[in-house]
Parts: sequence; C-alpha cells; structure tokens
Amino acid sequence: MQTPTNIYEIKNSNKEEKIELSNNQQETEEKMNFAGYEVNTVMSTFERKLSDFAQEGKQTLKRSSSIKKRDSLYKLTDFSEKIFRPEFQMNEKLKEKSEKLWRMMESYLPRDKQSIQKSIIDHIEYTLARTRFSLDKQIIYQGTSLSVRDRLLEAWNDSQSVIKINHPKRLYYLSIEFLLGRLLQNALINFKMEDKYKEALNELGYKIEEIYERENDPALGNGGLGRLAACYLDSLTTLNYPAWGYGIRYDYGIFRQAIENCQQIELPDYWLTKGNPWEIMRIDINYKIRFYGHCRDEYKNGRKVRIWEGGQEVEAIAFDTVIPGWDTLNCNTLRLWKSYPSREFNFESFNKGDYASAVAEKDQASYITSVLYPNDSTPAGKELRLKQQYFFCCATINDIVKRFVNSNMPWSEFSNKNAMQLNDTHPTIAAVELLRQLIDDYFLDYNEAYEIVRKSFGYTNHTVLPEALERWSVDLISKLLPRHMELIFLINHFFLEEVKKRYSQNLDKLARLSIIEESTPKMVRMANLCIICSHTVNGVAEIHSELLRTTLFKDFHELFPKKFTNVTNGVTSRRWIYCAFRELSNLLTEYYGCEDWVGELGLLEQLPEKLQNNGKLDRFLEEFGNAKILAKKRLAHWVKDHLKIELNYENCMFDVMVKRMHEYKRQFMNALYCVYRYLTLKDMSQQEREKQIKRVTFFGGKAAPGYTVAKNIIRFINTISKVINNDPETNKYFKVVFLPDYKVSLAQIIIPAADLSQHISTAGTEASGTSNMKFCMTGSLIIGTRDGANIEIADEIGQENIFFFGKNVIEIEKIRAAQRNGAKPDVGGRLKKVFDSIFSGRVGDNNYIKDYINGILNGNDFYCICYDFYDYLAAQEKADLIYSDKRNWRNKCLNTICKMGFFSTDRSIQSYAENIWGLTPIELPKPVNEISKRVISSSNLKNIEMN
Ligand code: NBG
Repeated sequence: MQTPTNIYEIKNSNKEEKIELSNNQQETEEKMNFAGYEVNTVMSTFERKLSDFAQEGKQTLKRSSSIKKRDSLYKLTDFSEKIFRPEFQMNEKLKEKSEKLWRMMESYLPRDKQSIQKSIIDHIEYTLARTRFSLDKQIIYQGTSLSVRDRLLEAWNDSQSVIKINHPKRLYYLSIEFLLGRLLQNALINFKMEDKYKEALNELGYKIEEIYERENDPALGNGGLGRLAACYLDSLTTLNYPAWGYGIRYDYGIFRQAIENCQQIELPDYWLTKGNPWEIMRIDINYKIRFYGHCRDEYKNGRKVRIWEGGQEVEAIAFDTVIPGWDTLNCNTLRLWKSYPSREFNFESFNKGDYASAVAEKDQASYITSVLYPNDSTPAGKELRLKQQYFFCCATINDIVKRFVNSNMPWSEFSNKNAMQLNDTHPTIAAVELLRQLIDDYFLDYNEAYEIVRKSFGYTNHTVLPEALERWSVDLISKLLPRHMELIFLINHFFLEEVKKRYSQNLDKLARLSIIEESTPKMVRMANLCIICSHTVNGVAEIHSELLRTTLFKDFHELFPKKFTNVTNGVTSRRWIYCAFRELSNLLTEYYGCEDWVGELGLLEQLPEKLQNNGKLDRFLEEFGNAKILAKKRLAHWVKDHLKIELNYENCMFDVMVKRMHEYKRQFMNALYCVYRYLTLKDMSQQEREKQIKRVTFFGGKAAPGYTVAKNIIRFINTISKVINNDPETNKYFKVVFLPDYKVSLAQIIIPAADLSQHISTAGTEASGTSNMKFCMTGSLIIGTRDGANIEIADEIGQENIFFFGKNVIEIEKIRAAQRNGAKPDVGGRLKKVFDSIFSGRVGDNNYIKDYINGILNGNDFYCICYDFYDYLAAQEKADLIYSDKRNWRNKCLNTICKMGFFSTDRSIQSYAENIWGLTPIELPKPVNEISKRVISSSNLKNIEMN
C-alpha cells in the first residue's frame, strides 16, 4: 500500500478535542465530518514547506495521541489453574498413533509457586547439571530463565500453529542490529508472572532483582536503530501481528567501554561466556551461502538460465529467541543467523596431506558473524561488513521463500503474504537476492520477479548524514557477489530507461538517480537501489521525512511522490516505564485505577485533568517527587559503587545526556556549558553560590573506535570533570560525571533518574532520537533543539513544557553557507572566557582538543556550536529557574508523562501495519480451564472423544 500521510487542517476552533486521524483520506474525512468538524483544507505532507517545521509552535498536524490495544480475548492474570491449550490440526492418523502423547501436552504448564520452584530446580539439576551444594545466583538466573522460557515456548508453538493454519500476511523485519537488552524481567512482566516468580525465588532464598542483575545484556546493536528494532518486536507481538525479526547472531556485541586516563578504551564484549538461556539453536534450519565464484549460462529445457557457482560456501544456522508481548499469549520470533563452515571439505588439500590448511579455510567461515561493527553512522567500508550483510540477507530470503513455497500458493500471492521491512540500507541486498532466487531458482521472468520484489519491500531511512549513506564499489560487489552485480546493472538499466522517458534531456538528474555512481572507482549507491526496489520509503520523524523529500531524496521524490511517507519512531512503555521505573509505574496504576495504560499509553492523556478535578493533584505530585528521588538514589549508588563519586541526590538537579558520541549531537556544546557553569560558580561569593540550583551533569555514550574527534570529546569531558569535581569551593553545587559503558541495562537505571535531559543536536541532523521519548515518559523535561522527534514531542506535551533553543534548519543552512564563504563565528565574551580557560589549562590539560577548537573559531563550526551557545545558555537558565519551583516543575513532568501516548511503539507499529505492510492481527484462541470448552481449530479434532 502506498497511501501518503495526509495532513488535515481543521478549521473549527470551538471544537478542541482530538479525533483519531487515519491515513486513508476518505475515512478520515468521514470521521471528521461525523465529529462535527469542517474539513477545509486537505493538504498532502508533500506540499508542506520545510519552513513549517521551523516555526515554533506551528501545529499543522493534529493527530490522535493514542493507539487502542485491541480487546484481548483473555487476561493473562486469569491464568492460575490448569489451562487447556487450543488444539490444531490433528488428523486421524496422528490420533491413532499418539493420543496419549497428545493428551500429555494438552494444557499449559502451571504457574503456581510450587510448580515454578520445581521447574527452576529441575532445570538446575537436569539441564544444567548442578547440585544443591553448588548453587549461586548465576545458576539460579539460568534455571529461572529456562523455566520462564518453557512457558514462553508452549505459547510460541501455539502461535506458530495458528499462523501456519491461517496463512495471514507476515511481516519480516530485516535489521543488522537488534539491541534487545536483558530478557528475563521483560518476559516475566509481559506474561504477568513477575509476582509469582518473585515469591517463588524469595522462598528459595533469592531476591529477584539480584537475579535480574546476573543476565548479560545482549548488546547486538550500536544505538537508536538497533534499539528501535527491539522495541518494534515488543509492539508487534503486543498487537498480535505475525512477525519475524531477522538479523545476525554476533559472538561479540558492541565493545565494552572503559575509561582510563580520561580516555575511552575498547574491550571485547563476549556476551556468551555464561551461555544464553534464551536462544534455541535450530540445527535443522540451515542454508548454504555462497561468496565469490563466477556465473555462466546453461540451457535447461530449452531455456537459458544463469548459474552462479564456485567460490566459498558457508552455512547459516538459525538461533531463535521467543519474543513475548504485553498481556498476550501470542509470541513472535527473532531469528538470528550464525555462520559455520560448510560441511563440505576441501578434499584436494586434505588428500595432499595438508589437513591444517583445509581446516583453516573452513575456520574463516565462522568469522563472518563474529563481530558487530562498532560504527554508528559511518560505513565500515570493509569487505567483511558486506559479507555480513549478504550472509544474513541470503539466509533470511531462503527462509521466507521456503515458507512460502511450502504453502503451495502461486507466486502472484507472494507480496500479499509477505511484507519485508529494510531497517536502513544494510539489508538492501536482500531485495537483489529475492530477485536472484525468483529468476535463477524458480525461473520467473525479470518483470514478474521485479514486480514481486518491489511490492514486498519497504525501506526505512534513519539518517540524513551524507557520510552514513552506504556505497560499495562495483569491483567489490562484482568480486564477492558476481550474480548480484549483474542483476543490479539490470535493475538500473530498466529503471533508467523509464526515467529517460521523463528526463531525457537532464543528464545530471539521470546521473543522480542512477544506482551506479560514475566515479573512480565506480560505486553502487545502496539507498538508490533500496528506493527503486521498495514500494514505500519512510523517515522516522516528520522533519526527517520532510528533509528526505526535499533534500537527500529530492530527485526520487519528484519521480515517485507517493512512495514517500513518515512513521515517527516510538519506544515501548513496557521496558521504559514499567520495568525501568516501577515506582512511577505503580503510581500511575494507582491513580489511573488499573494497569491498562501499559498496553495503551494514550489512556493517560486525561489523568492530569482528572487529578486536578478530584483534588488529588498535590498528593500525586508529592509522591511523584518521592519516586524520582528513589530513582536518583539508585543512580547515585551505581555511581558510588562504580566510580567512587559521592552525589547529593535529594536536593540537586540530575541533568543527563546519554547517546552515541557524535559531533552532530553536540556533547561538546554541553561540555562547554559545564565549563561555563563552573567558571560562573567560581566567580561567585559563597552566599551567591548558595542561591544556585545544585546540579550534576551526566554524560554517557560510546565513540566509534576510529572516530578521533568523538573520542577527544570523551577525554575532554573526563578531564574537566576531574577539575570540577575536585574543587572544594564549588563541588557542593556542581559535578560532572561520565558514566562508562552506556548500554540498555544501564539506561534503565539512568533515564528514570533524570530531571532534565539534553537532546541538543544541530537542527536537521538527528533523524528522530528515541531516548528523548524515554526521558519524557519517565518524567524528565527536555532541553533541546527543534530537531527530530523533539518537535513532535513538544506538539504533544505543549511548547511550555520543553526548553527549546537554537537555530532552525533554514537558519543553520544559511550559517553554513556563510561559513563556506569565509564567515567566522562571533564568539562573544562568555564563550571566549570558556575557550580561554581551556587554552590556559585552567580546566585540565586539554592540548589535544585545541586544534579542534581553533578550527571552529576559524569558520569550521559545521555543527554551529558557537551560533547556538547563547540561546542554549538562556534555556539552561530558564530550566534552573523553573526547577526552583518544585511544584511547577513536577506538574510539567506529569503533563509530559501523560501526553506521551503518541510515542508508544504501539502507535508506530499500528501505522506501519496499516499504511505500509497491510497486516491484520491474528490472536491465539482463548485458553480455557474446562476441557470441554477448549478451542479446537480443526474440524476432524471434534470427533475425538473427550472426557
Ligand atoms: C538513528 C538516528 C536516530 C534515530 C534512530 C532510530 C542510525 C543510522 N540512525 O535519530 O540517528 O532515532 O536511528 O530511527 O542509527
């Protein structure tokens, strides 16, 4: 489906309430008329001017802020006694053979305390082979996880059966990264079993919180893109959509970051040292993957076919992780591929007696999935990286095609039954691989095959940074994937033939649209290939999608206006509120009345008003304040344990900036502000200092190992923090802390502890950001620029609840143009003082960063730090001022939390499902506690006698 997102301007100002807008124009108009609105202007997003985004407070888009979770057939909390599973497809033959076996599997595992304890202990003894005398928390963690996994597996098996029988359209989310974070608590809360397990473990002498801590945090991703994929899996399952995540099972996730002498050190993250109880190795699910080799023609039944042969063959083996959703028995699958040497052996070398090199060659194969590339937004430019991409895409396409072929449907049905989403360009080669299989293995002709490909794929772009756009040399692809290179040339040829009909005169445009960049060496532009092979292209926030249409993909947008749309990112409330900040979660449940908001975040929208009306507002705000203090205390303890820094958490603003280190995100501007704050405190008298808001500024984030500037910024932050934290005159009022090794599990401690959070990228650079959403959901306020999702967050929570500052996209463009013409930033007194203190060594030995600063001063201030600095100062001062009025601050937090419904991934997924993928949910039949009422989904089962 290619419906563009439409924008409706509603002119009927005495109607204030929001109505749910759909992307279907007719439906939306009907709804609006029904609700008494006049639809005066219907304007497509494509016609919107970029300047709309530049104006503060301009709200062209009114939209529903909530997504309603479909009414579930059951509540998992009902699950206390013997519960019969739904039954599927038992034929007479099976019945005769295995009635006994069938009966033994007819109910779900019990969830009472004793049964849980027994299953944990059984796993410890019989799966893990440990005795009662050698128990420790690690083994309890493993036993507990296996016991939870058992309960997930039965529901998962049933979910897969339902899908297999009903053949709904399936969604495949292809992503080179999945940043899952820990799984135990998430599985327990989704299946509503946390209390039971807590009790069970307590009696065995273990605290569940300590058991959670034993889990290695699987960090198979770099940042936002990988974490988004994980949140999407949670929502896909929660909303009962049949979906698979497909990616790579890296042996080493993103590197562990240590800080030594103020500098980042990278250490390998071998996350599997203690095994991974969540994954299931599927030896039976394996595919051969070929690299290198050559192509030739062959005639089969009078038909010319292309054969790709020779080269290297490796094997991909599937590792499955069950993905549970909130309050549903449906489970989806994350299938990650690991490379193994192919089972065939180089007999020639072997027979020559060269056993070692025959084995060595095979060993190479297992390196393919060894390491996650630690690059956030710049291509690694390595052959191995391209190998990884093809490796997982080829295995995935094989898997999908096999599933489809088994269903015996005609190829014309393929795109009606399979939606594939490319999470950025890394899996682009999957589109070419599908084309290859359809043409070379299933003998479809090019046009038919290409149409199937184009109707099956959607592409999400995650960045406008030009250096992050993937390009691979034609030489490399020709060497590694010779058949794919032929097909890419073919796709390009047919595409350009079409384009020429429209732009025959405009050679520049043709050159820009071409998949091949005619440079030396020639390059393949993966984004162009992706757009051409997809039915829909989306950005991840309104402003980002608009920038794609008007800048990065302008030519393509002109050609295919309907292809481009937007789906604003989201985050899952399950992990980011319910797991990470239970005190807040309990408070919301108490005042809202029940837990339904966790599955339908938009329900909180009316809560502030309700509290105001029933006179409970003050009490809520007081209790919210106390919950925040507990979260801050948790972080303060972590800091004390790990960094030996003592923090005041009760009466002090926690100001947090955690994200990948990158110039565009401007951690450096924040660090300069820290120096400024320190110098200002130094210049004050003791009495004046006493009047200031106390603050701790936290930084956290990894820099790509090859990104020197980003590493220098980490060094700078650590260097100044030493000076600032050790100054007895000021360190009661201000400290700076760098939190090493930022990752999902640490984020769950850091984010709830924030009062203020910083999202201060140069306007037009941050595609969306997702931590901004997590901070808002857990009750902190944003200081930020009009960039990415910040803009839409402000639209939802109210401009008065965000500290906006800085130049907008258009102004930034002008500044850059001026700098290209020789302009230099006007630094002004206060910022000059900051730079002087750095140059003089007053805030530590910072020689390594002087060239960088001089560059900025000489007109290379690409990210416009100097141009935004003073406005940033003013916003910081405003934040301090408002923080001094506790009630006002907390009230803003309350309004922020409750207006975040739009940023639940449930809403994002709903939007993808309806507008891009065309999916319908399919829910497992209701489990029942009486055998006679059990759901039987196959008619021949009804004949089985039941007693
Ligand atoms: C990142 C963007 C973020 C965005 C996430 C998820 C990449 C390439 N891009 O702004 O920088 O929130 O993607 O969409 O990781």
